[in-house]
Amino acid sequence: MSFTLPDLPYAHDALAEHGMSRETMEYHHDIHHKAYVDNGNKLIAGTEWEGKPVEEIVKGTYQAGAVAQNGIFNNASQHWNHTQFWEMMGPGKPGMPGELEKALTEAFGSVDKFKEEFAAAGAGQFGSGWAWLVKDTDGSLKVTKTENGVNPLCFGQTALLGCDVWEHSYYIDFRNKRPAYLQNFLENLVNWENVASRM
Ligand code: MN3
Repeated sequence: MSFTLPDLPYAHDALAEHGMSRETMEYHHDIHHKAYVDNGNKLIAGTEWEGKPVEEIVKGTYQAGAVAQNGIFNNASQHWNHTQFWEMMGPGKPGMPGELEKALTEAFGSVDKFKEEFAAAGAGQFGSGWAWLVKDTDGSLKVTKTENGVNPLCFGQTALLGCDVWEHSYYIDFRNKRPAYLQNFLENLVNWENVASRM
């Protein structure tokens, strides 16, 4: 088995009325995500990683402090990250299930405080990376941020929500305004039912 580009779980223009345009999706899914898939497949061909599940490749090739030189890790992790990212969003502004609202309130004080912390993590990530809501190894919910393609799998955590803060994710629709992109993501784009299903 090698990497395969998954179809978007909705039409390319399904999120356009909520701030993520068809043009962004065409570049982000059809070009950027596809490049991670294609480059990853080239790099794992003939190695011990060929045919392994992407999660196993991500965990097995992560080396703290050496991410920039690690082509297999970078492409495998970004393939996994984007596959989750498409599923974590949805059209129609799905409501937040009660169990998730309760868990976020217990962990962060309120849903609004969780959103503030998540948006601050994304805005505060210097350069490319991701903001995450994770379930940590002790079962607690935490907000984290990671550089480049690093993701919660690297630390044994479960990813409940992730937001891509690479410029290619927001520059067409929000130009340099990453905080506005994050705000819109949290208010209009997150599929909270998908987030709850990951708990
Ligand atoms: Mn991206």
